[in-house]
Amino acid sequence: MKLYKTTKGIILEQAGAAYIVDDQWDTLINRDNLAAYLQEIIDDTTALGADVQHEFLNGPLLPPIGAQEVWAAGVTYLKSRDARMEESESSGAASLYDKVYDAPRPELFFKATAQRVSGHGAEVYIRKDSEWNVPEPELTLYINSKGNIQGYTIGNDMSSRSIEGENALYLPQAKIYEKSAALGPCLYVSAEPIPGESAIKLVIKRNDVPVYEDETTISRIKRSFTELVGYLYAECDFPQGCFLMTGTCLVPPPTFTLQVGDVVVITIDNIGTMVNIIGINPKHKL
Ligand code: DO4
Ligand code: MG
Repeated sequence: MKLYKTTKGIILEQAGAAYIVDDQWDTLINRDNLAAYLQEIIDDTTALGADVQHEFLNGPLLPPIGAQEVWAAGVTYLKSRDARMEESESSGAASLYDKVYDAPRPELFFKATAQRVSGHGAEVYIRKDSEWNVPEPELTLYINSKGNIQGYTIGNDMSSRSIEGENALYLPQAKIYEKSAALGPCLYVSAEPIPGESAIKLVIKRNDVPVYEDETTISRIKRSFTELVGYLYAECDFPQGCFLMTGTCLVPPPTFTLQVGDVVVITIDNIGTMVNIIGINPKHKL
């Protein structure tokens, strides 16, 4: 089942039928056994009529986040390790990526609070002081305050490859800036883990024409989700739960960089499709 955060309230969708959920987003998603709780709502509630459902779900969708922090895991797929070793060769940092891919401790970094997160249909930014920019399509976990994975969403970990490649210590600047993250279109909630064979697909369009297109499956990840959550929650409390982007498995070729106006389309089986438009921060101050 899918939970949507809309400007008019929370909508729960299952098998084409939609239901209003009269609750606060953060309280709702922080429950344990969220899937069972949502199933009870479906069993006890009358579905919305087709017109009302259309009005809710075809209006603006907000990112499925409230007061949670967004964290990200890095170098969890071979593709990401190889691309980063290549981009950081001249800085001498290539071996960092090789080592972290094989190390017991994963790379985890803070990515965003809700203020910097865009939703489906909204703009994400590239930095004006970065000449090499890519989207990173990532399966994103929602983990509640007890450390239990309750749902999944699509994440875009927008990244500057030139800034990270210049010096690995610039990672926070390559990763954290206004509108550098997107989550959406919904929170997919299931009592069962999302199947490993779920496909993740990235299409980047320029003037309506695909300029990059590729797909793979989330099962190619090096680490288990529980392993990533274990490290993240080891010494941090998340009273409202937390979103964790699990790393990119699709990297456009080194000749590719995003341009303003490009459209980024990310699809993950079972969750849906998130579309974002590339923009630039009008308030850049350098
Ligand atoms: O090591 C830097 C970031 C890695 C990352 O964001 C990813 O692999 O998705
Ligand atoms: Mg990433």
